[in-house]
Amino acid sequence: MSGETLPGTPGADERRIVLHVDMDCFYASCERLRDPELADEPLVVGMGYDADETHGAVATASYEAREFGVESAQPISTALELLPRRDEERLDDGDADAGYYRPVDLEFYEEIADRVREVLHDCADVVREVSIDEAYLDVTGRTSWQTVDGDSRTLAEGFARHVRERIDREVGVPASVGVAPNMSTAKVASDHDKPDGLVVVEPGEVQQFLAPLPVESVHGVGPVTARELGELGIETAGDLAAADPTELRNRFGERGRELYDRARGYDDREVTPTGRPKSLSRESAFVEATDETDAKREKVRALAADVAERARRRGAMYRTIGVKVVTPPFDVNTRARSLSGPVDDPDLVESVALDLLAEFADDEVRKLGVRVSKLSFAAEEQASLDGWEGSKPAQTSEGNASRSDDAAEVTETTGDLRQWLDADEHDDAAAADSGPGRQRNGQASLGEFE
Ligand code: DCP
Ligand code: MG
Repeated sequence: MSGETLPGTPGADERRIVLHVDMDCFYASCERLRDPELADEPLVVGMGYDADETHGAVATASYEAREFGVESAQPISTALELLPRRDEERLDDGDADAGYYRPVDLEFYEEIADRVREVLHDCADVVREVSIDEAYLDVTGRTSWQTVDGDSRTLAEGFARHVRERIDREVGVPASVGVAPNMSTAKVASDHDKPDGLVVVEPGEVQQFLAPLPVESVHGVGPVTARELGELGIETAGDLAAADPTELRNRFGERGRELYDRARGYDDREVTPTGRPKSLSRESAFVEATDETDAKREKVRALAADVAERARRRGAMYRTIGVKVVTPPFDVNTRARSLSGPVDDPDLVESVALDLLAEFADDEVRKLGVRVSKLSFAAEEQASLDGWEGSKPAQTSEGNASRSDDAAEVTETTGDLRQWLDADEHDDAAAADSGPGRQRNGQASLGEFE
């Protein structure tokens, strides 16, 4: 097969096996997980949408709803014209041309995404998470491009099927998987046969797989670039692969060359692991603000248990434990306590969090959060820990606390919501794969929390 590679193609390592996993209509699949009645139904999940209202935008639509022309980023009002809202009070099933509408519940989707990530990390040594529902896996060391005697399918295909089935069995949401010798082709492959797709592009087949696809399929070509390429008579990936690279570079700069390479199936980027999280947190709102001590303590206990459990699953120890208390109207208070050394101790997370909450015993509270930070990982040496926090000192409220480590306990007081949110980012500058503006658009970020 490798004979099909054009002479002169740069020598990327064709033995690599890269999987790209992208969940199908992810938010809608999560909604279906907790409400099986939504299975196989047209379902729209709206950002900024409230039940029975018409405002907001479509975050995603189930494939059944897409049949009606509903798509991501559309105003809900437009979606409602294409697919009226079903009257869920009605007992009969008579509303064939109507759909279900649900508001975004990012916290729940993050939980599901977390469980998917666990499966992925179990299936590969290197996982690069690029958005809430998308990741690259390098599985070169776990399988091979060989075929089984008497069968044309590769072992890599069987491995990818196993990954997809594990996600379905262990989490209950559908994924599409692309398999290829490089990242950009794997990405195109996962998108090629959605939903529930499994597309394998073997080394040597890359160019013939890509060539007939519309140029928008090339990873990195958006609608604007596609239009400009169209003006040059470049309609397909094959056209792009056959274009003059110098002309492309003159027109599009360095990016032109990159797109040219991708269209030819040449992409030697390594799958690099996503940075470690800098902190782990969870927050939860009350339906109505409350000043009841028991309700507040109970929520903090649940959040503390959840956060400690997640840290344990990730093999993370923490040196700072914090709470966030949002009081009406929208005042954000954060308190944190630094310990003299790293711990993995769920009981301590609970007791410190409850202790920090005590200051707000008399206050009405809308929302509570618990966070552990200044993480260290089992495999990491103590020496690297300091460099870790030190690399971005201004970013977290613990940037200050870390300078006070000699003290056994330091209670931090900050009132800036952004500090809390920023602190939940991964230590990772390059999560650029999910497209321009996506993480700013109110989408879930790659980090552990919204
Ligand atoms: N999302 C969003 N706003 C957008 C696009 C996406 O809020 N404009 C959210 C909802 C999606 C999730 O991000 O469920 C993942 O994005 P994808 O682009 O992967 O879309 P889906 O997973 O929904 O559908 P597909 O099956 O096409 O992957
Ligand atoms: Mg998806």
